[in-house]
Amino acid sequence: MTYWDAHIETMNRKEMNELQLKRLQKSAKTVYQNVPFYRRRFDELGVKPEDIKTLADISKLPQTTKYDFTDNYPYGLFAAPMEDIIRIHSSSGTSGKPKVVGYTKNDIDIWADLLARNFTMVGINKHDIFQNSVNYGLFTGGLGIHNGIERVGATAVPAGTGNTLRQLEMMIDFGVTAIHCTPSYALYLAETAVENDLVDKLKLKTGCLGAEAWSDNMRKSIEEMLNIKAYDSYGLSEMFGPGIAFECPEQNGMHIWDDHFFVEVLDKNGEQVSEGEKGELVLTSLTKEGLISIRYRTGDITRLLEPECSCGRCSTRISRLIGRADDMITVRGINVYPTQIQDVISKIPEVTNQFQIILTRNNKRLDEMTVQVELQKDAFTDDLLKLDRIQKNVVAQLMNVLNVRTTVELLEFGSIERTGGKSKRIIDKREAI
Ligand code: DLL
Repeated sequence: MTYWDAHIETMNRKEMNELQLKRLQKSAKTVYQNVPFYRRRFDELGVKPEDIKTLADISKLPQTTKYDFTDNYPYGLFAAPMEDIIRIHSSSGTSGKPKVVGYTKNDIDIWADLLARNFTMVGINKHDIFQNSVNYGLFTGGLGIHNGIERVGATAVPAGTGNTLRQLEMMIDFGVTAIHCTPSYALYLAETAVENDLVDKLKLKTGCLGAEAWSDNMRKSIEEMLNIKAYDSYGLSEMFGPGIAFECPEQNGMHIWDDHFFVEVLDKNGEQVSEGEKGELVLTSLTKEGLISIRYRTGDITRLLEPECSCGRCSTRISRLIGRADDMITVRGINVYPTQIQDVISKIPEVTNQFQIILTRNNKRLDEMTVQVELQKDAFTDDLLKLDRIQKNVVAQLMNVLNVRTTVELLEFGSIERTGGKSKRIIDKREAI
């Protein structure tokens, strides 16, 4: 087994908890001293950094949310003076001001190390040629991943987004063995490679895919079409960016690195869930300097898994993300996550993994949900009866899982826009009441 940092990755719980406590105390002290927002929140709760005597005391600290970023836009949450901030990134929210994050030199260094740890875990090393097909702007997936590729010693190909045939040409010409992009873009690359008969020319072995929700079935499609192994990569700007949790070769849950983050998975009442249960991922940065997030409510829903993993690493483990609390749509009172729809359609052979949810309200002011799905190229037919059968099957399968009436529209292959960024799944046309 090759580790990037065997000492940390296999550290026993007791030692890890001691390290975490020291780091938590330091983070709490720094934000209390340097960030007026945190000082106010601590004071409101009557808690001082010195009150953190054990890890369980973290529950005394205030929780934070994305709204605290927008309220303190742009630099209000920074814990280091601007002269020590050497880079900013931001994450575009769906509305309002973006969340701005600042990094010190040390932050950039730790972040690259974390990514190198993840890449090593899935077998990437200095012999790899690694294409990064995401946007290199303020999005953390560009420069963040790039630094990680260089740190592990692989050859970075900073491809950015767009022009999918050109991306494939680069992959062939440069002998690319590993790629980082969103899962939906990986699927588009795979479709294009298959369509143009390019798969055999690729040397690709590994895909590190993340930044949006995807399913195990989607993974299977990508792996089969490109003949690679694809790993789930989770991250968020508020905690660095990519690299926060990553799958190991077991492909059964993600490792989340306890030396840098204190992990809580909380239920609706703010209590830590037990193993196997689902809850909201709440993270505290333990080693950051530029922007230290305390008990940050990620909005991401996951399950806590048992920490023992056959790969030998001893970190906390979480399941693939189930969805975002704020992606959840309520249709006639029933909660629906886009990932549930993805899961259903990815099991139906006649349709692709691409879909869009259109929400409207009818003249009785009731919600209507239409799911647009694409037919596979070879499923396209003039035979209306056959199309009707496919459509009815999709409706029945969705109904089975979602328990809500759904209209299904079959679209021609390629009708739903593919992007190099995160895909837009929900179009909500219900007017505000
Ligand atoms: O998406 C960081 C990233 C870049 C992760 C590249 C992985 C690869 P943000 O733009 O701030 O950061 O968006 C963070 O994206 O809270 C999740 O809701 C979602 N997300 C990220 N990774 C996954 C994943 C980057 N693997 C938000 N599965 C997070 C599901 C994900 N959702």
